[in-house]
Amino acid sequence: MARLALLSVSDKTGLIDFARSLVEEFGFEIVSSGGTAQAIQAAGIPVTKVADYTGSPEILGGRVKTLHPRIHGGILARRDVPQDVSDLEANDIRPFDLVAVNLYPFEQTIAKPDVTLAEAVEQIDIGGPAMIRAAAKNFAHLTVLCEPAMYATYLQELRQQGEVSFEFRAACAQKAFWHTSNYDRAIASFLGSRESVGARSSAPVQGSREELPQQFAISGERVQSLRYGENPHQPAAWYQTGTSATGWAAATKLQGKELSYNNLVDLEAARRIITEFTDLPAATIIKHTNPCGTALGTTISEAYEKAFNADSVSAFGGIVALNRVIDAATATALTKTFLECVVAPECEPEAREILASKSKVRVLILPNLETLHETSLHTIKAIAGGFLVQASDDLVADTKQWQMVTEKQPTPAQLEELLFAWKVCKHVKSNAIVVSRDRATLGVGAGQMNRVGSVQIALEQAGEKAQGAVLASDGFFPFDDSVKTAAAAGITAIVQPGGSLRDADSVKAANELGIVMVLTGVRHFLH
Ligand code: 93A
Repeated sequence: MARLALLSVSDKTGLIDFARSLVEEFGFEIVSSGGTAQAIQAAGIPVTKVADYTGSPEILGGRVKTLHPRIHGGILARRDVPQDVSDLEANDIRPFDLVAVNLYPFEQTIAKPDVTLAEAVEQIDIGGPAMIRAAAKNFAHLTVLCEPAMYATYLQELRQQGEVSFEFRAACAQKAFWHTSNYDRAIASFLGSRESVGARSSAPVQGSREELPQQFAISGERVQSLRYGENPHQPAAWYQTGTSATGWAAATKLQGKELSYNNLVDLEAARRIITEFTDLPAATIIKHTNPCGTALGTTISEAYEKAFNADSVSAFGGIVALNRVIDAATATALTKTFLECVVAPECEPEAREILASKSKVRVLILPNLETLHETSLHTIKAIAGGFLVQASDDLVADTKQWQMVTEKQPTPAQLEELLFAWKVCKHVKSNAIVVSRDRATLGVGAGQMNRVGSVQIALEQAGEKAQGAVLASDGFFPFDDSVKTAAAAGITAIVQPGGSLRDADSVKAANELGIVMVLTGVRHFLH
């Protein structure tokens, strides 16, 4: 008897060619749900509708289409179990050889900005996962395909061997269970989120306590295995959480060596800084997740030159992110030092040629680099026995909320500079200090246990250039010593969160030393 295929797909990509090959090349008979059958029939390929096959019409507006013993009996029957075989005969059920199903597009639906809860619920596929899971369970006897990309490999198996190998069927079954589990995870996460009750989350309100869901599942598909992790003795791989390539998985590598674990960690740190700046060309150079130079310019090459000159020694081997198209001038500047990676929204053809002379440098294009916020909704950290989840620190600085607490008030230019330093400081490991002038960092103190130590490192790096510069601190000053150290080096204005019991001491010192101090009321620890 002819082989029997059950096709029921929402994403009809590749469907017609696949159905045609099944029928014309391999003599399959096809059974399909309403919309799928219609598409196949319209292409002139013979197909039987599920409703005709089962004798039960689709009901409840399509909620019950394939949930029928004639369908599920045909999927789950073991051909080597006499009881199953006689059950099939007694109920006039034919066993399926192939089940190709892809599910209602739930994730695409909830990604729409104005989706209602009812619309989302209607896109929860019930019959599809039931067929996929049943077929995956019975992989000893049939094949399950859960996405169009698998059609070609299936046909190839048939062409090469005349049948589908056990190994292939087992691999398809494993993929199918991951697929349905990811699908359910997306539904559960959605129902546990504020989106599901209609209140889309905006930037988190300072001090608000937003409940994270009772269960938090992370799973992902491997994008690629990495040569190793932070060190060569640590195996590592890169996973994407969505079902399609977004975020870094959507980046194109124009040239260069394979990406490493540390590259990706630093690229992400660079991306986070660059999203702070959209109005002007911006460049940042990252070393070990901290910026050794970040700058704005009137052109992207000027921004890069400024970021490079901020600390040209540390820039060696750095990771560079740019928020504008790489032009020839920038490309030439980029080739003057050894860099690990460069990422930008685009790269001009001439610039590509120039960069090609440094063939080992990884050059990545990520079209929406400077606005890519959606991949950073949460940060996750492993601890013994579990993991911690927090909303990402994507609070946008608002100078209207800042308090000017010294006798000397900031000039508009100083305020702009303080905002720049504050935005960079947010992305530096605590205790973080950033000294800047002319919208370029001059010195960065990162990851110090002692805040004064961090101030000293930043000022030492800035050297003479600290005269007239401003300073930002991610946390408050517990004593007035940091203010005194900064003033002695020539700093004219300081921005810090405030909130210390001894804030008054720091303000008094600033007044005595004739410098400006601004309190943000917000802190940006980064661990
Ligand atoms: O509404 S369902 O949960 N109930 C069902 O019985 C059912 N059977 C297939 N969803 C169901 N499907 C899904 O319909 C499939 O997973 C597939 O995504 C879609 C194909 O419908 P159509 O062939 O009508 O376009």
